[in-house]
Amino acid sequence: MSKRDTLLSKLIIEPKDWVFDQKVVDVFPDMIQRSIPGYNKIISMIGMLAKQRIQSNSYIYDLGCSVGTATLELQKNIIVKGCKIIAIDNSSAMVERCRDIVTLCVNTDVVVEVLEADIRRISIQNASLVVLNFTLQFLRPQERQELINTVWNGLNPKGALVLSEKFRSADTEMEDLLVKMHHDFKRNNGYSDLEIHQKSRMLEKVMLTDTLEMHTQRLQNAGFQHYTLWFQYFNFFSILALK
Ligand code: GEK
Repeated sequence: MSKRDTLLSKLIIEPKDWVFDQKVVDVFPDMIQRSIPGYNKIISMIGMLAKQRIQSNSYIYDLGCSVGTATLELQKNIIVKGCKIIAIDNSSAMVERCRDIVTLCVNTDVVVEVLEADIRRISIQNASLVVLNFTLQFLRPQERQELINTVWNGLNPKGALVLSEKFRSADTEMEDLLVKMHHDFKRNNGYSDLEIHQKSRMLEKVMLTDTLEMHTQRLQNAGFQHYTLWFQYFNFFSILALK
């Protein structure tokens, strides 16, 4: 069981930019479930996809793996031989926790490697599945296309990309409503108005959201012709794209 997230429950006079440090790692599973609508559903969808799409003797990449929740689900559901999951994060605290957690992997046919690295500087090869679960949004907007291009180039034919993100709506009325509903979701999960407000401020400069159209355009630019929205809950979505 993860510790309850109370990191922002007291007033912070000058909130700093959000970072994925040890304090965040300690509460991360609780935080992400209480903050991202549908997070657990998406994780189990990734597991179901693993059964369908992972090719034998291929690599699976979990980019921005955090504590390894998607990685654990992936390895449980791989039914072919000769696969390796490469889980990558650039937060040393996350990587350390992820390495502990992957010792719980039950599928001994799958090799799991956890790397501390910046996903803007990795190479991807022989990939049958790449997972970008709420990670792309933490890159600078101008760096996002290059990563999607790298994913496209590294995917095998019939390989899949899961891209989950918070998004903004260009329609201001819709944007306002979805943001309010997301805040209600967080309130229902026990976050106070102060916690919600402070978190939004801390994310303001480090998590710049795109519209759904910007995401699909980026996928097309990279070469993806097959993609679909396979999950949406308020202003959070997950796209499945195939090579
Ligand atoms: C999950 N996918 O539980 N290189 C590597 N990692 C990065 C980079 C980068 N340039 N930038 C950010 N990260 C996970 C959840 S969390 C989403 C992903 C959230 C990492 C960062 O350290 C953090 O662990 C992760 O991306 C984003 O399915 O907390 O909202």
